[in-house]
Amino acid sequence: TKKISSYSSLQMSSTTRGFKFNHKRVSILSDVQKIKQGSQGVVYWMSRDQRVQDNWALIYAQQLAIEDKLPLHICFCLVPHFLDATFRHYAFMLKGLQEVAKECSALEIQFHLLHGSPGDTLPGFVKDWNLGAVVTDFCPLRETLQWLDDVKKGLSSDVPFFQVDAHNIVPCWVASNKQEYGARTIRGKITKLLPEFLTELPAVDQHPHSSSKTPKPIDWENTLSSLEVDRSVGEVDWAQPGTTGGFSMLESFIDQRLQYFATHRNNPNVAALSQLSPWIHFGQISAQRVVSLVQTHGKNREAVASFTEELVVRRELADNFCFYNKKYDSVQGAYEWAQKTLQDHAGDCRKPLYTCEQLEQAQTYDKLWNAAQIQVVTEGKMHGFMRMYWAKKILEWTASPEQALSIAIYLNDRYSLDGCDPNCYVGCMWSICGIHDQGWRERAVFGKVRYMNYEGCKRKFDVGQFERKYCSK
Ligand code: FO1
Repeated sequence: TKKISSYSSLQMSSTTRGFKFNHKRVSILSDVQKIKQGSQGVVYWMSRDQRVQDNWALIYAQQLAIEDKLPLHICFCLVPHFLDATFRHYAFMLKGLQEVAKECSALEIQFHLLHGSPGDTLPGFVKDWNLGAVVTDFCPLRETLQWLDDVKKGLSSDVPFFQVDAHNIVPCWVASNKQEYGARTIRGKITKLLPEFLTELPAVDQHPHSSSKTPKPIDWENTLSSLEVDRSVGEVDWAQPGTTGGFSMLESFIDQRLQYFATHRNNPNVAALSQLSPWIHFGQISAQRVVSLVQTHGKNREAVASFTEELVVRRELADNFCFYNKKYDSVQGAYEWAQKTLQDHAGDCRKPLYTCEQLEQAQTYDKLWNAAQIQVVTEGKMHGFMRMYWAKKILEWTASPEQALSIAIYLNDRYSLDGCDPNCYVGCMWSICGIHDQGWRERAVFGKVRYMNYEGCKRKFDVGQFERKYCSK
């Protein structure tokens, strides 16, 4: 990571002190805006963006704290269960948080790990530590929006509560105020706003006001071993958790794989993808930093452009969909044409039909599909092209689109390190319900939803090579 880390420290030459923060990144969730008088600190309630540097929410919290000469705290609420996440995800997350805590201690920022739901733990913590403002990050999923509501209800009315979109380059509410039809309709809006938002990220540096009280020490080993989540899905060895691990994956992408991105990204036998989604999902690395480093160091113009399209336009489109469509993970969230066509074909014969267990155990007649399923179970990732094929086949092999969608989401959230993310819901909705896509020639089961088949894959890449890699395991 030498080259990249030295570059990032160069870029982070300015500090949050005196830095002009773009307030369009902030949404005010409380009636009050001024830090509570006589309080003893500002807290960033970290949730989606689990990193210290390159984090607009922490940058904002540090600025608030410095203005009032107050100590700065970060707090993370560890919930006992989250959707279908397993030990694989929790271990990745906690190891990343351990790195966050270490960085905090070098910067005079107090890091706290609270056990329990944010609504139950955060307001009491804010009261006990007499904190004068709460800053949090942004996530459009209904579970996390519920946390936000619960915290809002629990906070005292004189404590301001701010939300900063630290995940998207263009804040979700600025990019568009409505559900966009597709990449075509959001691309221009985002591109136009990039000069305003793809800006320098100032460094969060040593906090000048230290706290007289210190946080409760964290026993990370014990936290990991006492998790109540499903342990049958274990850790994977290719992905080193945490920001440092994310940066080394980024470096190898820029040096070795980016050059093939434009031409080979749909070939699962070629190492052409960034593989950064686990780190981006948990916010261990910032998409904005990734884009700016890829744009600065990437040598192949076409590859840089197509990667930027994926990482910026497509990813931010996923947040747009989940934020403005409350039914983002249900067939009822699809366009009318898609719902109608799927309904028209609800009675079509599906053969074979597989159960969720058969799919989970990769027991289909289709070796290519099985290979993709084995890849996600054993490696916690599935190649981007295979994700589309995989989800479309589930539509073909299950009793209804509703069932297909729920199985695809379940398997994704359970096995893929980047599960439980707007990107995954949108990926499954694209494949099964045609969102952000158009209608195609009508056929059985799929209706007008785009169809993919084995023959098509055979024309694109050596399917046998991919099958042998995973099916022999
Ligand atoms: N966010 C939290 O604030 N606390 C958690 O304990 C937590 C667990 C968790 C487990 C798996 C996973 O994929 C995500 C998890 N998140 C947690 C949420 C995450 O930070 C994101 O906000 C959402 O998953 C959306 O990307």
